Amino acid sequence: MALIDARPFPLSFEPATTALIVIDMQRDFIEPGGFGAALGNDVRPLQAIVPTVRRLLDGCRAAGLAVIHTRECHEPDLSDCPPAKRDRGTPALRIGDHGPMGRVLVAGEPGAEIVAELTPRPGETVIDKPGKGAFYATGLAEILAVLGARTLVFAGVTTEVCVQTTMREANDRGFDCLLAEDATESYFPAFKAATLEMIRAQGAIVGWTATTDQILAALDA
Ligand code: C5J
Repeated sequence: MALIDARPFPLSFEPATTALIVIDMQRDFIEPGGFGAALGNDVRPLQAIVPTVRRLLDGCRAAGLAVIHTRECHEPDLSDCPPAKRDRGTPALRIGDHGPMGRVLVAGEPGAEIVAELTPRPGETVIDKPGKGAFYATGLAEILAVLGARTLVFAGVTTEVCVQTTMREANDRGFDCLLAEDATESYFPAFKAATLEMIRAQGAIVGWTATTDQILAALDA
């Protein structure tokens, strides 16, 4: 067993039964001209974590952990996009509209791709998901069962939306969940801070948090 110096208390884990899940590090959320920007957000804080996510990814790859990437996107006919999701608010671009990176949040379009620095490697799993949580309407539960995973390390964006939703889904399914504090980001700093607090409150009620350095140190040990 290995031990991560995590909060609110150390997390013991077995690397062989641990997977890294990188949530939605897609151009549509991270680059100007995508969905995140169309919703009025400054994407620069999300761009800033890309090197840290890469460091975590490479460390987990080197340690032999299973790696899973997710992408929030929809079928080209939007049959898996509830009108309540597409029609909400007044974004500059709606899901399915044509933007500078192709159709917004549509599978196969440039904007739905993972940013170049974090491109999945052969053998890594990529899950396209229509919702915020990566377990909803996907094969993630079955994939994790085949892997024999018990502990999940999370990175990606955005902290309080798709990352937190997926962590909560995973926690309810019996996984030990750890969020890499500096490898996740929100468009809203206060939301990120609150999410980290609420995850580890009440004796890790949703899970643990630790820095990328702390996670990599445990994998190296
Ligand atoms: C959002 C996500 N924020 N990946 N998606 O709409 O968090």
